[in-house]
Amino acid sequence: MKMRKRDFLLFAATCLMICFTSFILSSCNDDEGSGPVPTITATAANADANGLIAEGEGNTVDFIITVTSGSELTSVTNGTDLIKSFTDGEKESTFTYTYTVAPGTKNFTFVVTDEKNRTALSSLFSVLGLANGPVTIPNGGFEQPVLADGGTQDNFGLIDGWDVATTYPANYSLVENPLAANENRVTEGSNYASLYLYELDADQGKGVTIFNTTNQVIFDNETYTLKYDLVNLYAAYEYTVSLYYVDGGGNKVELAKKEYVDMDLVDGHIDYSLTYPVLRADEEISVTISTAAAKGRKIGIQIEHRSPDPVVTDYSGGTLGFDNFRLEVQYN
Ligand SMILES: [Ca+2]
Repeated sequence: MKMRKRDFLLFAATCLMICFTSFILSSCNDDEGSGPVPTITATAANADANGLIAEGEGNTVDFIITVTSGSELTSVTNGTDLIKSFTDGEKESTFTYTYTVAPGTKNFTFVVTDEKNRTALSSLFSVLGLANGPVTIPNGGFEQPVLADGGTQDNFGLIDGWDVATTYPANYSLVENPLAANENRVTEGSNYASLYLYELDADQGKGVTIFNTTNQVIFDNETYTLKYDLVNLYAAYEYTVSLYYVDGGGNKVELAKKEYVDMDLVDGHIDYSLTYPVLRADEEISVTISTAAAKGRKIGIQIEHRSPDPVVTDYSGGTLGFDNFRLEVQYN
């Protein structure tokens, strides 16, 4: 049957449209298949094999990001955050993205996109931001146990957060809630710690030592500042407050200390004319950790009240009160 002219034209137009459509699809497919697809690599110092980075609040993490594509680059994003946009037709770029660390965990998976809306993803990084500020000292104000007015609790081995390292006969330590007449020896809450020494020849240079290991794990290049209130209740001679870390063998290793020697000594005699108690508020110890062995270890506080060695004329013992231990960390 002979095709009519009108039908022929319709047939020809249809063939032309099919061919044209095929040409467009073919062109698109050719474009997608011919050019290199996007690539992205990201690195960061201090990232471990799992991409974990622990840094202190306010510090920075520099990500080095390299991206390429066969087509012009459009942007690099992390979630909804725009990390970088490209406007000069670049097909490759290496740049640094700096993140200022905030407390908490922040995840990064960098995504590069090109003009054809093709994407590639970097590996995952998790930045653990360590917060500056107060560190909990368990029972740092000696408010446990709760005591009645005038009540006491001896044996620091039985007191929350604290333990006792050494005591000698006639020397002792206790937590006390003083009677109202003696409230000036408490600077926080209701209780304070009292460390009493009594002169015995055998106790020269010895005394009472109590300590408190916190749950704070020492990190890299950080500064700890300890504050406390001290009350010289009567004729105290020598004491040390120190910060330490606990090593792998369970031993306390000193990091820093504040020490008073001869604190009430005048011309070789204890000055009993002083009006006690004498308050020294906000005593302070600060240390920046530079000891590699301390990293990953727990930090603690130790108080030692010692008798004179050799014995001091007229020394017949002394009593120190402590309260309100406060510890802060600053990541450098
Ligand atoms: Ca207290």
